[in-house]
Amino acid sequence: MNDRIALIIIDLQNDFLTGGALPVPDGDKIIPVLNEYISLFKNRHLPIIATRDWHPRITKHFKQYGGLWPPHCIQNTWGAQFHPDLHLPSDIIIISAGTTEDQEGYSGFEGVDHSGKPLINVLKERQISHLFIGGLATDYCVKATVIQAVKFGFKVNLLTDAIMGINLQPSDSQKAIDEMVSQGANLSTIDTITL
Ligand code: VGL
Repeated sequence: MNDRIALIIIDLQNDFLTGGALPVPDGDKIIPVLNEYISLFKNRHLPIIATRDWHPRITKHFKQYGGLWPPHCIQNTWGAQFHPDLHLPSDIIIISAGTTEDQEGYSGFEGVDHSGKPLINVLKERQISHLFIGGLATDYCVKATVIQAVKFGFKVNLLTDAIMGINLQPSDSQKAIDEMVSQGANLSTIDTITL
């Protein structure tokens, strides 16, 4: 009751979608659903936050430097831009994560806004206590952000029709969802969401 809520969209960037450097299989399918959530929140004048991976060219996150991944979402490149089909509002709050050589930046809570303010402070300042979270990828950044949000004490609804996983192992996404639920996340879809 009386929770202040916000929508968080995780990493809907060109590199994670068709034509990008690290495309999430079927990732494009969630864009229209995310646009529905954006309309819902926008119509109610509720805050919308978009996180983005925002890596330097050299980072321990990339395979070449000891990490897991091909280079992606490099600062100020096309691949790091939000997908053009996503209808982000003009007052979108952008959170950039993984911005230094030694940061993986899986969780949005490792990220900061344009003034350098950490996500947790952005949320606290607005007295937000309940987060609705969707985006990419279920088994990495979505999972890390949801679990950290729950640990910080936020009520969290995972938007199961607006997430997609990388699935290095075929069951990774399901395992991630199970883990988020076991940590305390609730599940919603566009048909069941109540704001
Ligand atoms: C992500 C793999 C590598 C994500 C980021 O956004 O989930 N996945 N970097």
